[in-house]
Amino acid sequence: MVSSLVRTTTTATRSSLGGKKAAKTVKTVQPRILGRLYHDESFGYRKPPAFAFPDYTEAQLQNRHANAALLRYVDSVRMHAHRAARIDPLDLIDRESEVAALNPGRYGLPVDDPEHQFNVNGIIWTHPNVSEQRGSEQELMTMDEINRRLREVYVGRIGFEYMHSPSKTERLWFSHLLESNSIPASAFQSHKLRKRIHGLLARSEVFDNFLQLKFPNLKRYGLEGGESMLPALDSLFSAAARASLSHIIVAMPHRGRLNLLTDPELLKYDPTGLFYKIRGGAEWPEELVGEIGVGGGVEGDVLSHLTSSANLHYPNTKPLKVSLLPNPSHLEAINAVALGKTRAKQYSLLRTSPETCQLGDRVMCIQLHGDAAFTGQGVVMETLGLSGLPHYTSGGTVHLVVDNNIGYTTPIAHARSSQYCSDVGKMIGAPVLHVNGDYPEDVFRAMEIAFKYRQYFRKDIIVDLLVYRRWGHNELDVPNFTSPLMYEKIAARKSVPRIYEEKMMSDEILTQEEIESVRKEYRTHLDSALVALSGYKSSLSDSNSPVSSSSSSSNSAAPSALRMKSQWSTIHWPTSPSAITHPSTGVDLDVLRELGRASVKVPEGFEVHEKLKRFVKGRLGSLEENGKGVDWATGEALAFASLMLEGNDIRISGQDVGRGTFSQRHAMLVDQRTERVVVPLNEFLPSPPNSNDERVGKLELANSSLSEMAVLGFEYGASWERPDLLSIWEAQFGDFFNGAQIIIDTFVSSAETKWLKQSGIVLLLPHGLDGAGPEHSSCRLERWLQLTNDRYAHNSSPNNHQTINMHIVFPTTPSQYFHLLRRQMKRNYRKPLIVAGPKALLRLPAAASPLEEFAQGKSFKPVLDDPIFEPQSQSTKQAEVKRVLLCTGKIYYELAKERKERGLEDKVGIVRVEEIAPFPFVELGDVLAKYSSRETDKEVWWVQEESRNQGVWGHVQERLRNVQGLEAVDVKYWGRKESALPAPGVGKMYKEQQERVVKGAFEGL
Ligand SMILES: Cc1ncc(C[n+]2csc(CCOP(=O)(O)OP(=O)(O)O)c2C)c(N)n1
Repeated sequence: MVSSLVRTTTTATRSSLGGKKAAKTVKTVQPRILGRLYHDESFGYRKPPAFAFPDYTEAQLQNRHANAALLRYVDSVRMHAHRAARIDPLDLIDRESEVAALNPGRYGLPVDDPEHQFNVNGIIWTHPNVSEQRGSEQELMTMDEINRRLREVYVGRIGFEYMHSPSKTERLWFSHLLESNSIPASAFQSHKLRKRIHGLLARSEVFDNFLQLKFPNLKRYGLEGGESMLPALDSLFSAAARASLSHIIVAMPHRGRLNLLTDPELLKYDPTGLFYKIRGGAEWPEELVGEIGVGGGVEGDVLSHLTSSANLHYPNTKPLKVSLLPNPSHLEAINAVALGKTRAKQYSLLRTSPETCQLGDRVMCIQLHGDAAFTGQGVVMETLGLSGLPHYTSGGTVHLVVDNNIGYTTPIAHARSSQYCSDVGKMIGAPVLHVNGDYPEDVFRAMEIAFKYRQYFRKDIIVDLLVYRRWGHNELDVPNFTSPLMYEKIAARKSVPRIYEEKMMSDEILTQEEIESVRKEYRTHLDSALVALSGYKSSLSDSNSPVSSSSSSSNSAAPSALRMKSQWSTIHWPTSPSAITHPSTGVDLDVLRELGRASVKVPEGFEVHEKLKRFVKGRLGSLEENGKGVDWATGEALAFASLMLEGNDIRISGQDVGRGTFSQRHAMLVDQRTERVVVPLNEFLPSPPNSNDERVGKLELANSSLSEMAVLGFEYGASWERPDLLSIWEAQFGDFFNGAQIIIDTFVSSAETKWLKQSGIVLLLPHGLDGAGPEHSSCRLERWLQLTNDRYAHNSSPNNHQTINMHIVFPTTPSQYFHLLRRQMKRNYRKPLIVAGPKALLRLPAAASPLEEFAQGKSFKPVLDDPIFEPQSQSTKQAEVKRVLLCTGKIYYELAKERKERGLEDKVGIVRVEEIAPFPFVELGDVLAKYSSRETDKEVWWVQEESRNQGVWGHVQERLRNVQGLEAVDVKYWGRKESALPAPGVGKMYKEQQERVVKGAFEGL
């Protein structure tokens, strides 16, 4: 019985698993098993209670039978009325002049008899209270009344699409909500609300006019024509605040971003800071900005990507924190990042109130989109696809498409093959509300309905806000070049704020003077903000970026004076002197043995697959004294477990990660009779000694959909939110990361430099040529290396570990991998870590690590010297070798084998560069000194299995010349020739090439 193999206690401390206190006794393992499906209860998230909508009563069903023609008609209206609804301000959507489905005469109904009464009970909802309607026998209406009611509901300024939902409950919920008038339009007509709406619209227009006047050459992507976006968001924010949400994460593109940012009732960005940025100033304190003309340090981003967080205060609610995330130019790329951050934030909040909090209770993601981007970008579909998955859902996103019927110069007829830009949402059955942006009160109402749906069902919903774009794509464009008729229409229109003001005056809510005073007041506010520009200095505010403790008052605040906020408060800025780059990562061996055993323990009666029993046995054996060495998966499990014991959560995300693509990980085990899942590390880790205030972390094995871009983006977003989470994304094979290239370029490799955002994300990218063909062979190290800002020469100040944008490593032993994972969390700052992961080494006996390599005092080594020259007593031999082969990755083992077969151990040394970026100038120089590599009769070769134009050679070639001792050495390249492919597809060819590389490295000796 597998479970009987583990019955132990451990000796460990919580704070440091290898520290002085390591001998303290901790509590006995407390199995918390199980009786649940792993996927059903994802990490403390309780699902919302299923919303039950009562079915029709017998009487209602009978009436539906009796009035089948009426039923068909009503359902047709529900289904097709959006095609007739007055949703399009410019009337540009290509639609039939008459929607035949809305004609009751076509359903055999007696339309000519005005007196005829129909029993509509069970067909149309007439009562806000469902049970009242269920209780009544008859609800009588004439055809006229029916038509009036249906038209009021469905053919107004909001078009509803919900009948495509596969859920009967949702369809019933929607039809009841609308037809019973549960959220009536009249609710959005209070004077107070209308004045608030007016303020938002008027300020937006004043702001756009102000920028146009003061900065006429600026591309500001103004909101003119789409001003209703602001009341739409205000509606959503206030509904969220009323529902006691505490945080909103907003993802949005360029259009109207500055309007939202600077509005004093919304995101409250200091307009002086904005003007400073427009004038070419930095959005960060000057001391952080890279050297001019040289680069490095913080280099910032453009105006239209600025960000802010603000606390909003709505009446009788707690403050609502709204955070607008930074955004790259690549449209829609932010979506999944925002979702990952939302879920991670909810998880953090939930930890403090698990009893009361359910998925999406506290945090909501809002995503804004342009119509062209929403339709065209594939990541939209990928991200929507995550919305309902157990490890990716975040409780429902409200999508707001600012739909101006044009993308740059592309009109809708060329932008999409679907009727609406929102049709992609139907893929997940999301309801869609199309609303006319000329009518801000309807917009307000639509958002309220959308939020209500999200709250009930915790699912995504789309609001398609139909507006127009008064100017070109930006204000310097001439839209008439390509859309003269559209722009003729637009030019003839009064602005949305002005139309609303006319209505406010005719309804006697505001006078002309009051209107002008609202506008004047804001203009004055902006004027004085512009005046304040002289003497202005940027400051910092975001939680994941540093905050200058001396505020923005002085240029002398060195990065060392920077601190982080909220959940990042224990994290330092990477270049500060307090940054710890080389923490101790080794762990007490007894603790490790216990953790290793826990990693394969299962509950009594749990039936593990027959083959996996060997896997379990092998792991347990490898942990024993004189075991055969620890394999890759065990090294990883030990890293996870030890980090968890220190309180860190771990999340590994990607396709089939629980088992592992190569059937190596098996971090989740499945009962062969019941399909019950157990994640042993979540169940059998020992409790930390002081369990009152400290917790053991959790391992979330997030088996994902078959997406790279959205899934990596999601994980990356989680890493922004939680520095205490080891957040890992694993590609099935290394080259599949290229589907996520946008996330890598615009977030992973550049966020710290653009936005001062740290991330400790780890990417695991299986790499290595093993005959698998052009794909499945390479994680394209050359591309990763090209994306780093790794220095060309050694420069001890500032330390390259602290200034590099991301680490690129290719560990060749499980212990190296173990120390890397632990280093990632034990450092007091965060950097992305890109791991070229092995395939061939996963089970290679030669690659196994003795357990001692994991012990206290051991750490990751950027360069591995040739083990055949250990122990030190043999170092004289080392100086005598004729040729030193430098390499990275698994070819080391092939070279070592060949050398042995040729009996050339005393002539050839093989040195592994395990950390490629930052390039280990010093460590490599130290190792090579042992080989007397500068002597003229020595040869130094760089050997790689990747083609010459690929792999690591391009990166190291120049850097090798800057290694002390190699300055005058002509390092020879040895490997494949240039190729268009990462590896040949013809099996024989692969073999011959590989043999040539391996054997050729020893020729001439
Ligand atoms: C991935 C990507 N492709 C192309 C662009 C260039 N681009 C910027 S805005 C834009 C048009 C966007 O249209 P839409 O989504 O309708 O938003 P709008 O500007 O109309 O508000 C284009 C093509 C981009 N930023 N990102």
